[in-house]
Order: sequence, then structure tokens, then C-alpha cells
Amino acid sequence: MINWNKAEITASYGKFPQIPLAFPLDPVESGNAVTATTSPSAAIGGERNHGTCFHDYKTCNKRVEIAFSGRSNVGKSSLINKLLNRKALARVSSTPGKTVTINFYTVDNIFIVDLPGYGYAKAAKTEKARFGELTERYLTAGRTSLLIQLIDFRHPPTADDLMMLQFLKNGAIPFVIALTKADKLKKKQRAERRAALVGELEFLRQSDIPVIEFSSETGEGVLELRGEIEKVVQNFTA
Ligand SMILES: Nc1nc2c(ncn2[C@@H]2O[C@H](COP(=O)(O)OP(=O)(O)OP(=O)(O)O)[C@@H](O)[C@H]2O)c(=O)[nH]1
Ligand SMILES: [Mg+2]
Repeated sequence: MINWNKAEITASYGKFPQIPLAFPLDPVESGNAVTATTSPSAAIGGERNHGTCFHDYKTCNKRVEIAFSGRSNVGKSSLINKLLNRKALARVSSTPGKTVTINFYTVDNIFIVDLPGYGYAKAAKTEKARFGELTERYLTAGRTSLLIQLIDFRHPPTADDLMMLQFLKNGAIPFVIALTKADKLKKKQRAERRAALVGELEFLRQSDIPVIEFSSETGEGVLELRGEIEKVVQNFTA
């Protein structure tokens, strides 16, 4: 069983080359310090500290990595806070585009990875390109054991959501879907959205991908989500 109440921020990276390929399990024992920072600029210095682990993912990464992906403002940071039983570990804001770095949190033997949200129309072109590169190269690095794909329960998936799901469906990374902001829908509206979603995401008909209704306001779906993560952790062999 995972102790979900003991999470802490481990690292924060704003540019792809800063992300180490792997983290040592125990920075003290191995002599390779993991950058502990909440500032992207401070993280740059941390790159030097990863030693051999920087290039040796398989030997060094003894933790399961669980990533959280979704459009800007869908509720990734809020969901992570709820999952980890914390009020403000991951930064939340009503202004989209809050998470501008890839943020790593540790809890027991797991890395929880908060990704920058995609699809924020007002972001500068250069910022969009930076997010895109950061996220894409992170997701194609083969380090993620499970990805939680967040979709706003109230709306049909966006074009960006569909692109992301296409990538996942092709077997890139095992994934589950979390339908966020469930507290904002009435029972009937939920049933309608669930029915519509099967048409919008055809692959759901033939797959057993879990679709979890979630609210960071009420905590609905937290136990189910933790259960999915615990399954992956149990099957993980470093
Ligand atoms: N009612 C309700 N509001 C939510 C829920 N989850 C998130 N919100 C609100 O939605 C807004 C965005 O939440 P964030 O958690 O910052 O979203 P994000 O996906 O991390 O956004 P970026 O970092 O911009 O990608 C905030 O105002 C949250 O309070 C939820 O389950 N229910
Ligand atoms: Mg965020």
C-alpha cells in the first residue's frame, strides 16, 4: 500500500535538455543529488548533479513514473493535489497556463509528473513550441508506466485531446481517462456526456481502458485513481 500523504516536490524542469533520463532511487546513497527546486531556472544547475544516472535510465530509475496530461485548465494540478492529499503542492490557478514546467513529485516509490497543459490559445507561439517540445519529448522517452489523461467531463474532447488519445491508443503508454470537474454536472448531464463520449471516442467500445469520473472538489474518483496507480506499482519491476 502506498502512503499517499507524504508527497513532496522533487524537481521542476522548463526545458527538455534539463530533464534527466533517470533519477537515482536514493540521492544520498548514490551520491547523485536530485534537484529539489520549484524554480525552473534553478533546475538548470541541477542537471550537472545526476552523474551516470543522467544517461542510464534503466539502471537508475527504480521508481514508477505516473504522468498527468490534459488541456490547460482541465484540472491536472488540482487532481494531483487531491490524489496526494495536499492543498497546494501543485500550483492551481483559474488562469490557464499555470503549469509551465514539468513538475516531479515523489510519494513512496512513485514519481507523479505534472505536465504543462496543452491548447491554451492565448499562450505565445514560442511558449507553445516550448511546451510542445518539452511534453512530446518527455512522453516519447519511454519512462512513463501509466498516463492519466484528463478530459473535462462537461465538454466533448478537444482536437488536441483527440490527438493525444490517438498517440496513446497506438500503444505509446498505458493510460486511463479521468473525466474532471464531475461536481459541475448533474446526474442526467453525466449520463448524457458518458453516452456521447462513446461516440466521440470510438475505441472505448472495444477497450477496457478505465474511464474514471473525478472531482477535486468532492474527492470523487480519488480511490479509483489511486487503485489504478497501485496496480501499476505492484507490477513494476525495476
Ligand atoms: N469545480 C471544480 N473546479 C475544478 C476542478 N478541478 C480543477 N478545478 C478548477 O479549474 C481551474 C484549473 O485547475 P488547475 O488544476 O490549475 O488546471 P491545470 O490542468 O493544472 O491547468 P494548467 O496548469 O494551466 O495546465 C482552477 O480554478 C481549479 O480550481 C474540479 O474537479 N471541480
Ligand atoms: Mg497545472
